[in-house]
Amino acid sequence: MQISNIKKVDSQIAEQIELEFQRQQNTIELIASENITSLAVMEASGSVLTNKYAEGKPYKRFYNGCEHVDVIEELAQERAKKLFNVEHANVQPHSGAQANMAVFLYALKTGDKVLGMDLSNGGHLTHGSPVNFSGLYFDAAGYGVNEYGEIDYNEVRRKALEHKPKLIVCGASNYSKIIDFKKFRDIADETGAYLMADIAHIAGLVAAGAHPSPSPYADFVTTTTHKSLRGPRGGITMCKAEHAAGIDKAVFPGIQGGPLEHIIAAKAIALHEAAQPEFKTYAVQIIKNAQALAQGLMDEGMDIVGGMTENHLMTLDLRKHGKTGKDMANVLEKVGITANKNTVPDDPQSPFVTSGIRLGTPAVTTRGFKEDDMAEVAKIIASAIFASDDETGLQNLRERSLKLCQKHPLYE
Ligand code: DSN
Repeated sequence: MQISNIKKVDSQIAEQIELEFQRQQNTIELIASENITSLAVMEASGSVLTNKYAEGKPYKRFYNGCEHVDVIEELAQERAKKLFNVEHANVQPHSGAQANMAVFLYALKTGDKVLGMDLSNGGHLTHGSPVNFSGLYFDAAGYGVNEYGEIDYNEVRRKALEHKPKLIVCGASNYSKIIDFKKFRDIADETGAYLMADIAHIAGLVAAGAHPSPSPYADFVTTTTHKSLRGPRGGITMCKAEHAAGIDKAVFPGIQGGPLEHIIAAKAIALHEAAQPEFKTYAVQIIKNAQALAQGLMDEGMDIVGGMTENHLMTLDLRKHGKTGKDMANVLEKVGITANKNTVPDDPQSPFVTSGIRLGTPAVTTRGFKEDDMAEVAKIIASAIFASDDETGLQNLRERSLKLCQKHPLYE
């Protein structure tokens, strides 16, 4: 990792970057939304492109000197279109939240009705949460999951018929089953709604064909680029051609000013990487690893919401152990595993405490973890949770997790 110039200029920041590198190197990262980008993606993120203003679209800018960023942004657009099989892609959204906000701004008027997945059942803040723009400025209703941790499509249909939303949002931040985008399309058609699929979590799986694509069904497909897609932090809004001009206007000047061309270059590289055959192998391995982790945890007597996962993540349900997500995420940190507390369906605990822990495998799969490694990770997690007060036991588990990290360095 080259930070020699930072060291010369700002030793305080340099020290923290070095410490963060060590933390990542020596920790098993199971936060389902995180990943480890390639060095090529990182180089683009830190390149001279950060110096450039380029408001507008490629070849239609408000500033001069854009001839190179035009080529870069157009490449990113074309690669996104090809990879996700969509008619239009705007690669400028700075984040997934902004990718979604652009759709809301284009498709809705303030106060219009929206139907999305409840945050507490695995949805996202921007899908209608009352504390987010999507719930503050729009009339949002929510659907959840049933006792098996699955979306009940009959309930979605019933709510859509009752609420008559102008926009139905599908896609989740914590859902371990395959999403049936066709069923959502049928409900949207029956109720006269637009359909937006937010594939932020599963974008890498969709790109590799390891999860069905929403492209044939959704009017809008949004994503982040830094989760299973393994690119820089950012977003993309994709849509059918008929919405292209409106979405572009919603992104700029609607919600953003100058695009981050260094990040757009990094997105282009990540999209190129995701189109390679190795990426397909990677995406398939993410799922194999998640299933090995889930199986290992269930073999140890732990509950997983909805049982076996079908994608990259799962939620450990700690209720029968009488433990909370907050406490156990802290215990896992002690043994060198990073994960986040998460609510389980009908959680008796508050979102700040929770009864669950979300676990995902995109980052460890990038490091080269395989099924046997995940079986060991499952044993470490279960042992840590069962003996969370045994400091010596936790220290031994920390050594076991460190061995796995040393076996699979962050960057070879
Ligand atoms: N914060 C992200 C996640 O962890 O899933 C969603 O934006």
